[in-house]
Amino acid sequence: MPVSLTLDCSGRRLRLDRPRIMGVLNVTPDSFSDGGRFLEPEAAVAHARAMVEAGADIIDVGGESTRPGSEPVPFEEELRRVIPVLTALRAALPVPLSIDTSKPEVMRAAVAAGAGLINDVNGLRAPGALAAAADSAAAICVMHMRGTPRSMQREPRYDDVLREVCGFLAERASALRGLGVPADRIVLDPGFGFGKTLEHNVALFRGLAELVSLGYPVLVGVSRKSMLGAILGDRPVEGRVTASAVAAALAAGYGARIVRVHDVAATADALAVQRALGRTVGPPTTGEG
Ligand code: 9MG
Repeated sequence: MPVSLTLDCSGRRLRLDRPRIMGVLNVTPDSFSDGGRFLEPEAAVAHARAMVEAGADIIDVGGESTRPGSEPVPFEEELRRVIPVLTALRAALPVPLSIDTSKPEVMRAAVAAGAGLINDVNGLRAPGALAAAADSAAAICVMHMRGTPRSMQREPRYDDVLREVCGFLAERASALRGLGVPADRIVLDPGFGFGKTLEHNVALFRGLAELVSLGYPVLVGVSRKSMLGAILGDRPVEGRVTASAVAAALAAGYGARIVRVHDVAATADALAVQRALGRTVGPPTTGEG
């Protein structure tokens, strides 16, 4: 099935004719690599602005950590963290904003505050999440996760990780289509590190072309993650910038259309080199390019 070349983010069209960069903005006290740094709207806007100047095409705002072992926060607290930041970002920046949440209450309020993309690591499995996302006009990134952030890394097991992840995401996409969501509002994400061992992550990464062949744009998030630390011999998070940029370029070569990253400038360079020198696999594309 052809992949749409644009993503409809509440009426604003993001071109996907080349891989796009989603910059991470964690408004949390406890995220794994930047927790506590951008809690105030002024600090959040300054960081987001720097990411846009470095080449970010989307800013992903999250008010609840999803790192392994993290505890959920009540939706009221999540709203308190993200809504002032989204409101300030909307006034300050020209790029689409994304809300990283699994809660329908937060999805609705964030879209009303200007988010054009809903990024749900829980794959719209929470009661009411599928309807909240479908009823909005926002683009929706559906991610695969086994379990919850609290439990997901407790001995994850699959018979065939690529088949199971693709099957789950295909089913979620069909559920959205059944509720009237057009293909150009849907993005799929295999969820690297979410209930997966290094072996599972490697199998998924090398099999990205199969996920791309489902016909929806694919988002890849491996930035600074422990799978890269493990590949580099238990390298701590501060030493994973180069590996993150290389992995983003490799993902683009396998057909990913959006990469979610912390280190935007390094990623922009890596993607430029990939575009100039690399090959991209994937299905035919359609739509305005
Ligand atoms: C919030 N978040 C953390 N990691 C992520 C990933 O890999 N993909 C998406 N969509 N969101 C993520």
